[in-house]
Amino acid sequence: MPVFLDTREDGFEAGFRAMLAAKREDAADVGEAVTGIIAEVRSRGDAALCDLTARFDRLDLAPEGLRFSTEEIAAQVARVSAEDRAALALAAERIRAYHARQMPEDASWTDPEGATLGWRWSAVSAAGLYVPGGQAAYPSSVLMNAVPARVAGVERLVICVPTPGGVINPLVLLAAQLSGVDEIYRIGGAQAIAAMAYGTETIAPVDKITGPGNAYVAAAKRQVFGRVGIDMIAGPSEVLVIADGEQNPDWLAWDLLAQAEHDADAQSILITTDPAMAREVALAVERIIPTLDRAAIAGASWRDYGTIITVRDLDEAARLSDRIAPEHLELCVADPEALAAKCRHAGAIFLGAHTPEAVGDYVSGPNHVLPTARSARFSSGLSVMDFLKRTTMARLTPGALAAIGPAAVRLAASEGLQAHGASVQARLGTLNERPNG
Ligand code: HSO
Ligand code: ZN
Repeated sequence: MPVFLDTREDGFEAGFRAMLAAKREDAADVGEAVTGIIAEVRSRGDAALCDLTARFDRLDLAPEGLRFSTEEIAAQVARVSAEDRAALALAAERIRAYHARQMPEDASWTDPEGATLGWRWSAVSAAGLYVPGGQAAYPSSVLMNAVPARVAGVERLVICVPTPGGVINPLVLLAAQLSGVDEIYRIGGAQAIAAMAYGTETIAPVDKITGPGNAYVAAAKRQVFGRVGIDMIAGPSEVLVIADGEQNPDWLAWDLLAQAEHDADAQSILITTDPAMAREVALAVERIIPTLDRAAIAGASWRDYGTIITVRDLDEAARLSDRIAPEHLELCVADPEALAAKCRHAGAIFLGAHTPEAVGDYVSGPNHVLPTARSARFSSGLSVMDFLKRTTMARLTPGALAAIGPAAVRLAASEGLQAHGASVQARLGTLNERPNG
């Protein structure tokens, strides 16, 4: 049974807090196993990758076979239907256009003292994208990771994807091709993360690793962080739908289930101002679940984490939304802009009844790699910024140094750093003067 809450009832606050505190992910502690795998890849390189791929993916490869050849990619991609290709190409283009607008500007100005200051953005040289295998191999996620990297100007883009038993989803390869990926390797798990972070004979190391993965992949990303940059470690997906009484309950039910079918640990929440809407959506969800291909997953998610909250008004809905800080926030109300203005903490907001969250998973343009587990309070979805870094710039004229240098000398003396002060004083021609003397 999902949880039903009503802000007008006693006990609401306790119920709401319990929902917020519920731990949905029981990540297996695989840290030690992962440390071993990383050490093995570091010491034995390709040989370790081949051994581990035989063990975990039942696939015997020679080092030459680790990388997909151009011919193999072309043969797989040729199997994709024209319709699927067109849909994926539309998605790629819309995601590209959206992310192109995120490119930040460099800045440079001269202040009144004569210091020319600013910053400059530049892309990381090489990025590695992890793509999970099997059921979770989402071509859309390949686009969401690879396209922003390309837009940012990353020169070398690498994908690692496990191919258990040698099986690959051709759409994953097409998505890689459409987004301009340079190298694709058939390796997965912690060994893939280790290979991208440290390099082997055939795989040159990258500077940043992004992409979702299982507990082993997440642990490996944590362990190689520092050697390379990583994106966020995403938890199970969530959606919060806020609806007034004028919505189609079936549409809302589908939206809740679109999230629930991802994962038994996913969470779907409805907040509505209309008690009748709450009841109708609940009935529609129960009616639809048995008809889904993934009924077991969606049913478990809805049973364990599904929540329906009835509120007095939309202001109250907005306040609760900010406490939840959802990954996805759908505003199915008459004036979604007005409500969006009151909601601060959300990874992505979908405005109005004709913007189901699923369009954001694929084709609207914004990224679908978003902060989960309330981390939207302090972080954002994947963007071109994740593949860029900022270098600060400063150039002083002699006059500028004369104006601000003495303060530096003073601060250097207070920190007991003599050469620091002298490097400034030498230029000011006051090397023998003591700041206090
Ligand atoms: N909703 C997921 C992304 C996704 N959905 C991929 C379908 N494919 C997390 O934002
Ligand atoms: Zn989705």
